[in-house]
Order: sequence, then structure tokens, then C-alpha cells
Amino acid sequence: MKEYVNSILEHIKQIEPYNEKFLESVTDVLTSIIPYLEANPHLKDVSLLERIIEPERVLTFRVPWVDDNGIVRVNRGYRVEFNSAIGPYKGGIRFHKDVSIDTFKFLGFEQTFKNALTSLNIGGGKGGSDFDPHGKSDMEIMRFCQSFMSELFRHIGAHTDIPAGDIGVGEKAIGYLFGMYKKLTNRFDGALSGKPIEFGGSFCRVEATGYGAVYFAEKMLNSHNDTLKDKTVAVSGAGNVAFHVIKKLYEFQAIPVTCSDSTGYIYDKEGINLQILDKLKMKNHKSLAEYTKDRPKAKFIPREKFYKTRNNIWDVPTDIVMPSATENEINLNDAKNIVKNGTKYVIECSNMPSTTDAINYFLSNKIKFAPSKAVNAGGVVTSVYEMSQNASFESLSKEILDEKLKEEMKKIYVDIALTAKEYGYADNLVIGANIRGFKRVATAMIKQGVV
Ligand code: NDP
Ligand code: 2IT
Repeated sequence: MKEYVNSILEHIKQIEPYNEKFLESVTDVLTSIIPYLEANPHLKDVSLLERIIEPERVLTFRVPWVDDNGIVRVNRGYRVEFNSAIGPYKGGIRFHKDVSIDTFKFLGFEQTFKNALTSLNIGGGKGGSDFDPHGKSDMEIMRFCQSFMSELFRHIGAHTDIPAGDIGVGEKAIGYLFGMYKKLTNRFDGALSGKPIEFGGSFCRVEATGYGAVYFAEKMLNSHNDTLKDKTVAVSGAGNVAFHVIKKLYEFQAIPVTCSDSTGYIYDKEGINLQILDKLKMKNHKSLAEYTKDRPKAKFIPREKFYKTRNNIWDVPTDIVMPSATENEINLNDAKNIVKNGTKYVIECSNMPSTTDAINYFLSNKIKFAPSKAVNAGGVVTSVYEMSQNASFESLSKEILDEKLKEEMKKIYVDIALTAKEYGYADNLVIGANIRGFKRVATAMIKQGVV
């Protein structure tokens, strides 16, 4: 089976050598499911790997819009509808200047297996644009979102493809996108999740990814007879996921000491101050450089400095590391630092934050490692709770939703840990998560025939 996997990886390398992140994600998944493939050789006879790595549909489109100075701007829009074997395509929309088709193919592929780890029926998709929301006025963001939706609306729907937020897309953008979707389709339905609470949004969706990651972390530590209480934690990012990770960590009496944004990172030994973070990054979109104004003992290390000196956020010694910004933010050098610092747990909250060699280094150095597709599934889980509330025109209370999220995250941990054990790799949650997600999608694809 190793040869079968290698031949598939060689093939993608040849046909799309420029899609490096996609290749990284496919390599991670396929190499870790070899034990499952060996037990199920019939999958090769029906070319399952060839099929599962190919997105069902890839859309790219022109997004023209007019800025506040009357200048016409053009961005590129994307939606990768990766796999609908177990449900309608579901996954976020990212607005970030550096994205390309590679970004959305890798995110859509990861999302397919993430969604399959939940107890819900959702396929995988991802989309977005190279539009950079930094420094744009509300009206510019609105005009961009309206133009983006004027193409996307014909491809999405409550039973077809349900986008949500991701980097650079929060409630504000989702609100503008939904407004345009409703105008163009004349439908008020759950074709988008992450909506503001006033028009079909769900309680707990904003908090869900970060809170879910911490529920997962506590369950994981408990299974090693440990707890988050009194642990120091290095968190990266200062957006939706990072903020709610930090907030929930305090509830478990852990001490988050770092956060970061595109301008640099903060090291606050006494613990990141939530009120300042909220004011700077949630209520406004300011640089973390301003954090030290109210917190003079904390250190701000600007981004260009940590590039030059190679001194970065992962040099800060902590018990736990929870990357929550973006992909490939932990490379092999960082992994070596993290291990050297005596860190016990690496719990990935952003999508694919560790490179393949970093993951392998963690695993071979006995770090307890949890992969993003399991840890950050709380966001998409609560998105589906939003969809079911929209479909029934009812709304659930905060308490019920929080409890459902907690139970779902614990179940994901138990399921992937059991799967890892079943295949002879106890404690290897990468193998556990990939086999469990793959098995569900592959089985559904086979039962649906060659389509
Ligand atoms: P946000 O846009 O809210 O926050 C992202 C944060 O990371 C910001 O602080 C941003 O800095 C920083 N950042 C983004 N890109 C870079 C970069 N290339 N270099 C340095 N800093 C960067 O996004 P989210 O918090 O929603 O998403 C964070 C991660 O979590 C992503 O990997 C996303 O895919 C994943 N995720 C998100 C879910 C959700 O529900 N939102 C669900 C599951 C996963 P700045 O403030 O300067 O822009
Ligand atoms: O990466 C992700 O899981 C998300 N950005 C959330 C997806 C969703 O549909 O809520």
C-alpha cells in the first residue's frame, strides 16, 4: 500500500507542483492512513485515493468592486467544493492577500476529513479571495462582499454548499454576504453560517472554535491524568480563534502568556489581558504593538525583528502550545525549540499550523500532539447547529449549545484516540484522526458508486 500512496503523491507532485500546501495536506493524510489501506485493499481496486484527492468542483471568478476613491479594483474569488459524500459542502471563506488556489484546495481537503470527525452530515468545501480587509472602510468591505456574492450565490444553498467565516471574515462580512444572497435569491435560509444573532445567527458560534479547542485540550490532558489548571500556554494569533482560546483557558485556570498578529507578538508573563485584547483586536482592528501602552511589563516583539533574529513566539517556554493564527506557522526549527523548552502538549487550533517535518519531530520526541482537524472542529459543529436552527425556525439557548459543543469535542477526542489504538498507534492522534475521517468519507463514496 505504501507504493500505491507514493504513486499518488508522485502524480500530484507532477501535475500541480506549485500547490505546495495541498500536497503537504494530501501527504499528511495519505501517509497516515496506510494501516487502514492495508486492512482494506479493495480501496485500491476502485481507485479510491485517486478519487478522494480530486475536488468535485473548483470555481474561480472575477470580483470587481469600486473603492472609496472611485477606483475600480479587481480581486479573484474562489470556492472549492471538495467532497459531498457525507453531506453538503461546508466550510469557511477566507479573505487574505496571500491566498491562492493552493490555499483553498488544502483547506477544502482538510475540511472534508474534519467534518467527517463530527457526528454530523457535512461534506467539505472552502473558499475566499485575495482581497485584503486590512485598512478597508466598511463601505469598501460591503461593496466587495456584494460583488463576491453576485457570483457565489448561484453555487451555494442550504442543501448544496454552506460557507461561513475564516481568516478575515467575521460577522460583519457574513452579514453583507447574507444581505446580498437574500436579495439575489429571494430566500431567507441557512445558506451561510456565522451570521449575526439578529438574523439567524446562533448563540455560541463566535466562541465555538476557540472554546471547542479548549474543551478538547482539557479532555486530552485528563486522559493523561493531567489538567489545564496552572499550565502556561503559548497561543499565536489574536483573532476569533485565539481570543476565545485565551478566554476559555482562563476559565480552566490556565495562564495564556502570548498572542500575535501580522505586526508581531506579545509576551505577557502575568497572562494576556483579555480586556486589552478585546479592545484592540475584537472591537477594533489595531496592531498588538499598542498592547504595551496599558501593560508596560509585557513585551511586544515586532514581526520584522523576529524574522531577523529568528527569535519568535515559539521561543517562549510554556507547558502547552496552541497555534491559532494560520497554516505552517510552526516549522522544524520551531518544533525543535518547542521540544527543547520542555513543552508537553502541542494542540493545533489553526488549520495545519505545523509543517510535516515539525509534526514528525513532535511525534518522535514524545510530545502529546493533537491535529487541527480534530481540535478546531467546534466551529463547524456549531455552524451546523445554526443551520438546523434556521431550518426549524427555532433557536436554542446558550447553555444548551455550549453543552452540545462540549460533548461533541469530548467525543471527537475519544473517537480518534480509540481509532489510533485500534490500528496499533495508541497516542498518535494524527493517525487516529486521519483514519477515522477517511474511513467515513471513503465508505460513503464506495456505497454511492462511481460518481
Ligand atoms: P481571524 O482573521 O479572526 O484572526 C487571524 C489572526 O491571525 C489575526 O490576528 C491575524 O493578524 C493573524 N494572522 C493571519 N494570517 C497571518 C499571517 N500570515 N501571519 C501572521 N499573522 C497572521 O481568523 P480566525 O481566528 O477565524 O482563524 C485563525 C485560524 O483558525 C485559521 O487557520 C482558520 O482557518 C482557523 N479556523 C477558524 C475557524 C473559525 O470558526 N473562525 C474554525 C476552524 C479553524 P491580524 O490581526 O494582523 O490580521
Ligand atoms: O476551518 C473551519 O472549520 C472554519 N473556518 C469554519 C467552517 C464553518 O463552516 O463553520
